[in-house]
Amino acid sequence: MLYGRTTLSKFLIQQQRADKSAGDLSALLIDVAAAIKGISAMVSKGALGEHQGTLETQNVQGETQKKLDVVTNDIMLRQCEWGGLLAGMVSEELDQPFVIPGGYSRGPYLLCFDPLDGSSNIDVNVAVGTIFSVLKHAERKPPQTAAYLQPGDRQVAAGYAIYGPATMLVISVGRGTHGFTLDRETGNFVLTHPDLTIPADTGEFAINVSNERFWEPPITRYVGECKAGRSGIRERDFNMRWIASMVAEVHRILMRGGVFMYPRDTKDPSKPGRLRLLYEANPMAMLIEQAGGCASTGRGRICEVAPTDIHQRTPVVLGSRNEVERIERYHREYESGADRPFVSPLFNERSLYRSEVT
Ligand code: AFP
Repeated sequence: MLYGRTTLSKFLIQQQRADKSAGDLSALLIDVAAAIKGISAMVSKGALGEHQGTLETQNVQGETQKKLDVVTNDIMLRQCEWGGLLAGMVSEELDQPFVIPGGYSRGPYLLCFDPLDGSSNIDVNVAVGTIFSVLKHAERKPPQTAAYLQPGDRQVAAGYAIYGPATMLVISVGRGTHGFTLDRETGNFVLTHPDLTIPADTGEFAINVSNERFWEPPITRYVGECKAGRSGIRERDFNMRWIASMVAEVHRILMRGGVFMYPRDTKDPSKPGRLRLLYEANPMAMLIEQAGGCASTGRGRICEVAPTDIHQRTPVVLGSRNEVERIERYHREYESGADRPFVSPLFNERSLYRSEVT
């Protein structure tokens, strides 16, 4: 593939040579890319656009909707509903799955998406994004809700757009993770980051530390060791980032490594995490794993979680392999009690006492 000249369409045609059945999937990804171009144009208008600010409505998550949440959702639906490629859609902004209107034929795929991730950043001009996941729907009849409840390992494609200084599209169809940059002069997505690979080690972690008092001990242990830096057990200094836009965090990790955590916490016991499984965690997990990283709930692979609800949430720990595996080990040691020598000051005193006695 020629760096800087291969367009998304050319790339998908080349990918199709490896998988003859992927024709319709390529056409669907072209439709999604077209919607993303529309969203990019709208988002980049900023305060000059007519969609700034919030609405009086709330979405199914109980979150106040930004005007752009609703408008970008409509762009995704309108662009993708008519092509005869989809059997249905799930969106963060819709309570129930979207049924393909009667006038359009249905296709073999299901599209799950968050049309505007990080929307709390939109009014302060910080990078936001769109996240999407593609599943198969082999049956001819319209999909019931259960058709969407497939584990992340069943995704046939995943991707995100990041609306930053440049608009980029990062996708995987199961053969690596690849980045495309939007050339606004030609309207083409151009392959600029083929075969993204995440370094196994990192010195950069991302977590919202304001939730520290709600964390489980394994996360407290890991973050405490990062903060202790070279004077602590890790014997190296770490840097911290928190953009409050998952797309931007994941993009940074794909570009230079790192670990992102939005763990299960006790802030709202009714929620096992903040991030949604079907259209945030699963697609990001596929992209990260395809780039050689790990994507975990802290206790197991995200892509093995069996969904029970289209809007369910999950804990997320993803990024550089060696750091995610360390955090998973800390969860196992917590469950087994083997972490006590590392986390309980009282236990340390007792163990210190015991060494004086024995
Ligand atoms: P919004 O889309 O409501 O801004 O939420 C963004 C997000 O789902 C994810 O993109 C961020 O990583 C995370 O929430 C930020 O959560 P906090 O605001 O609790 O830090």
